[in-house]
Amino acid sequence: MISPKHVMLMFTIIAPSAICFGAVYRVGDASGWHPMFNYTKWASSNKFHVGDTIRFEYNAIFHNVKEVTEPNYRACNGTKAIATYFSSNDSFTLDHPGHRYFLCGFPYHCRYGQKVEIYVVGEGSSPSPSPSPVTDKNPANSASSSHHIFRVQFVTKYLAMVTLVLFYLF
Ligand SMILES: [Cu+2]
Repeated sequence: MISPKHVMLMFTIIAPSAICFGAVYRVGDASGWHPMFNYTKWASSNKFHVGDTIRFEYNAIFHNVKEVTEPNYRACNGTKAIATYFSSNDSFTLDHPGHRYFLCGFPYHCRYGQKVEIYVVGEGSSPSPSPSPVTDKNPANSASSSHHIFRVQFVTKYLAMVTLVLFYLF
C-alpha cells in the first residue's frame, strides 16, 4: 500500500534528480556542424553544465572536429589541435567546468564560422534550471527531441532504482 509518506519520499528522491541528469546538445541544433552558421549565438542560447554532452553531426567528407586551445581558436588554427575527430558523429562529455574550443580543420571553414566555444558551468554554481525551456523555444529543433529522449532514459533508470530502494525500505 502506498501512503502519502511514500509519495513524499519518492518526490524527495526524484525531484533533485530531474535537474541533475546531463542534457545532450546537438551542436547547431537542426543545422548541424558546417560553415555559415553562428555557433557563438547558438552556444550563448544554451547553458552547459558539467555532465552535459555536446554532439557534432556532419558529413566527414567535408568536415571534422578539432579541439584546440583558446589562442588557436581565435586564430582559426587547427594545425596544433589537442585532438582531432572525424567520425561524422562525435560526442563530448563536458566533464569539467571552464571553456572548451572546437573548430573544423578544413581550409577556411573556421573562418566562415565553423567554430564553437563552449562555456561549462560547474555543478555547484547556481541551482541549474533544466535547459529544455531554451531548446523548446524552437519547435523545429530536432535536438530538443533527442535531448528529451536522453532525459527520459535517465529518469526511467532512476525510477527503477528508486522503486528498488522503496521495496527494501518498506
Ligand atoms: Cu568544415
